[in-house]
Amino acid sequence: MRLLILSDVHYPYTDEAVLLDILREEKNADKIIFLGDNVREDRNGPKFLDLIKKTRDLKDVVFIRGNHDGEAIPCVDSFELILNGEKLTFMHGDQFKIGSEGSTHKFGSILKKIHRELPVLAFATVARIKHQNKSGEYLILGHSHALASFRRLRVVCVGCLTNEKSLYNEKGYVVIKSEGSEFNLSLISLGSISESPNTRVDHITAEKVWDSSRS
Ligand SMILES: [Mn+2]
Repeated sequence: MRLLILSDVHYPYTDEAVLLDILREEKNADKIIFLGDNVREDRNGPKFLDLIKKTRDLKDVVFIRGNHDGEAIPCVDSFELILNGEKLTFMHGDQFKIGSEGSTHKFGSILKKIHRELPVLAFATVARIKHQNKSGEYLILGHSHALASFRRLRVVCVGCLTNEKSLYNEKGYVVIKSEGSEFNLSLISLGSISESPNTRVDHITAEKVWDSSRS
């Protein structure tokens, strides 16, 4: 089983060529999960679906609802999966009410000046606490636009594919592979848009971050 997880595409404010490259590169993925904020404006929904259909049958694709998603794409609020005995929950993450808007954005900017990972750590921690009854689960989240994993919290933040600026602009995606009795999870960084505006998939750096046998 191989899962490809993409988040915060904000279509059409994305690089379509990069999105298509990722989908083609990951053609062996059994399932693709779009982790919310898939489309920025509802009227762009049909065009976004047409783009995905160029590379994949939609029956292999799960769309999760983000705070920007309207009704144009059939979305679910969350998606759960048992992989090698471990439960993985996929959500956008805006439900946890800590994020990148209004006063929390200003607070996030202050935290980021202290250490660039603090806002996303705060986001992951609040998500973990609010999801405490299910503390054994892995939480795979979008919304923060940061690409980060917190092994002890069992929280992964999937990055973004949008060109719209936010507190974080970490372009990337996540691949989860189950092999034998274990699964491992890779964060694949496409670089920060401010640093490399024309990054393409052939420049990716992959990092194997988690292996369920070691957690
Ligand atoms: Mn977003």
